[in-house]
Amino acid sequence: MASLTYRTAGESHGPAVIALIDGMPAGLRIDREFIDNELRRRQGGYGRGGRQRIEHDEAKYLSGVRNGVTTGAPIVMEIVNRDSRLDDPDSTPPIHRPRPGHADLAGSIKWLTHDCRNSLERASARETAARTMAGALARCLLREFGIEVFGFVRGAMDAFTDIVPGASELEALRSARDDSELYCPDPEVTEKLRQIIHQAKVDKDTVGGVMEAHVFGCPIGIGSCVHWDQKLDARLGGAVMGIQAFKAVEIGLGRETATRPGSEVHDPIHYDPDLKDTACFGFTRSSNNAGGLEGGMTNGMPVVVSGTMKPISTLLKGLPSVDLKTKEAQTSDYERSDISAIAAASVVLENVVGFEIAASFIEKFGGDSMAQLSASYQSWMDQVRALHEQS
Ligand code: EPS
Repeated sequence: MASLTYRTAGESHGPAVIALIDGMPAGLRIDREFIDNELRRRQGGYGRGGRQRIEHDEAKYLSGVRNGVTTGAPIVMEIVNRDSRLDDPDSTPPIHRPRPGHADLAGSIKWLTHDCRNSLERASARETAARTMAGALARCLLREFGIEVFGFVRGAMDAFTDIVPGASELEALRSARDDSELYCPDPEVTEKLRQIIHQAKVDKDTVGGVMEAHVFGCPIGIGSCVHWDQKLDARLGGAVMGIQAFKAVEIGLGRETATRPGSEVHDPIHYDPDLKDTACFGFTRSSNNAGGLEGGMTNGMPVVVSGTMKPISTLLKGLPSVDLKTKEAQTSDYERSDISAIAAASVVLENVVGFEIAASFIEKFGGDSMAQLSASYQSWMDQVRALHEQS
């Protein structure tokens, strides 16, 4: 039994983007519609550029799946790029005036070239389509255990919603979010964000934002306090910071914990016998400042992860740069791009978070097949309940 891991491959304008997922137990029925819907959502949102009118992202399963069910072998998923033109020098010309904020300058020096094209193509957020499908696949497994992830846009610039998503209203929240062009379940904030992004378009500028993912139904004890790289918050932090253009990640109250005394940060523990058969085993909290994670492990409250995306670094009006060949001051190169991709980034965040939760879940319960994983999960849940019934 391997750990659940994934790798991606593919260039933005190459033939395809691919995800290779290893360690998925056999016997998981894949919800293709759910995965393709996540890919469709990732393509949407107000502020996207022309590329999304060309692409029609859909996952193809090249290995590890038979008749819609995983076999235990490595899974390769592919999305074909319609806008594939990497070998055509006229439509993918060399880039030698690096865009501040993009991988252009560092990539060109790292790979000893004056042409930023290669690093640009791989660094492009097109790759997040592969990460979204890998995460959505992992979420098919989580859903078998009643674990759901909800991602949305919290806000940008001076427009932020103060919505606190709760498990009981998940369906209504999803529907409000899906009605929003900015994937924000708050209609007023959606309208403000739309105006902010519209103005950026007029100004030939770009806009970033804050996205959040809430995970409901995780039993207490996923992750570990034993090693730094087994801590679930460390894994979530790394995965979220790995999303293109993300500059910050926070768990629960995050940075705000530094502005309050301990008595106003740590979440009081209560016991409610009516909840003893749920994922929290009856141990409830009156607040969730920890964002569902203590000591690197889930504590029965929703896991709350927030990520901040910087504004897209390709600006129509350009930015001060230098020609890599002549070293003269020049305006940075322009490539067709988005004004804002915060809606899409909320889908990426949701699925990236889902993948890490699934990986830690499999690490705890193990097994080569879904039957083994379920049996191990059930047996441990029964042992926890038995322990607290005795005492
Ligand atoms: C991106 C540039 C744009 C974005 C792209 C990310 O692509 P293009 O140059 O083809 O218009 O649309 O994102 C996607 C293609 C996607 O599917 O998310 C960049 O430079 O990062």
